[in-house]
Amino acid sequence: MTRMRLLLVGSSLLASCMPALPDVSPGGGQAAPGAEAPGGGVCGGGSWQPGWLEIHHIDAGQATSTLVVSPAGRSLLVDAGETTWDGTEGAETIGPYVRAVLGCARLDYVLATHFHLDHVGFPGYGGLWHLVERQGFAIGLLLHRDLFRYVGVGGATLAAWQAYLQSDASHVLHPQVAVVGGSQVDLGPGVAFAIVALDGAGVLPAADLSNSPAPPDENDYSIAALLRMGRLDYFMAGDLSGETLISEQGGYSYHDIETRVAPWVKDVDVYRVSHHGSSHASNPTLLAQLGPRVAILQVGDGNGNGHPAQSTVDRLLARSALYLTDHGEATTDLGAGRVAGHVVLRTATGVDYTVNGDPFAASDPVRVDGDGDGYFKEADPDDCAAGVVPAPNGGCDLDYEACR
Ligand SMILES: [Ca+2]
Ligand SMILES: [Ca+2]
Repeated sequence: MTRMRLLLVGSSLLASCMPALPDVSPGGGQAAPGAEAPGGGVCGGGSWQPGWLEIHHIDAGQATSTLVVSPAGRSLLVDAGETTWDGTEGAETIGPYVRAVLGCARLDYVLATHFHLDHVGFPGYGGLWHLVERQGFAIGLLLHRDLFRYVGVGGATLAAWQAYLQSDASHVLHPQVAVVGGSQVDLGPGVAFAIVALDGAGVLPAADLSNSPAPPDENDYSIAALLRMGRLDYFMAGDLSGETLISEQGGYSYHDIETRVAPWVKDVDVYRVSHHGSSHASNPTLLAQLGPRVAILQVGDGNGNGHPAQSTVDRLLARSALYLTDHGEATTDLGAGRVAGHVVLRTATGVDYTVNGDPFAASDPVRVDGDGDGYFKEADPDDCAAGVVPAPNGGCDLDYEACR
């Protein structure tokens, strides 16, 4: 099959590429306010102050990890990765950091956005495994994508996690397959947390595609989630892909999941930049839809992947204040972006918030969706025709997507 056929683009087929909209109303189906969190709630004695929402973007090199602590003291760690498969530097940075904030080694929730080394580490060596087995962390509930039913490239890290999660040894993690909606994570009063999409967001089939010539990258299957407190809307999506691209050499492909997810996300104040600022993520449609005031980018120096890409940094800077944990790719001009090490967002009200001490105000601006198709006019090529929606960036992949 030729690349040309794989990348066929046409407005007649684009609308049929749109999956049906799931119900992702923030907080819908949440546990009753005040219910005990799986990990036991507040530890006390750390730097976190009761009544404050804190989101810590931990500077652990290219190894991504973000700690959320709610006003009630409930904790959620999103990813805990490593730079190398047998390394422990990520976990040895993340673990002490989390202990210093919480005052204990107990996490109510862990969310693994997808099974790449730099987000979860390698079982038996580092990452999440190291936190539990070497540092004594207790985890109330581990939410992860369905890595048994949705398999793209595969790879050693994914295979190791499949084996680990099927073994008795993983029971200490209390793993559970994530589902769309807000039923699995209860961060206490005032904060809603909802999973928006996962496992390819309905674009990719439930299948093991690892033996095909150019299977979907693991990034395509990332979990995307929204957090809301007051007017503050925060979006994170792991390494979710925003471009359809078939590798010329074969072996992998990316798919534009971002454009399909955009109508479920709406307006946000803060965006945790997907895929370390890769050119394959944060596409123009998604950014036009989100309109983030602040973008926070977790990246490591010397990553060898060109992260962050100049094109992505430019798109982010056009609308957002940009904070990075590291500079990353040395040739990328970060402009007004700030290399800040750990990047910490704090708010007690859900209106006024700070990022590393810089003040911002959250808002719920009036956004126009004239044709009711879920895309705001800024992201919609024709906001008067519901049948005309943004084309997948790079086209629709006839091999794996329902493009008819
Ligand atoms: Ca808002
Ligand atoms: Ca629209």
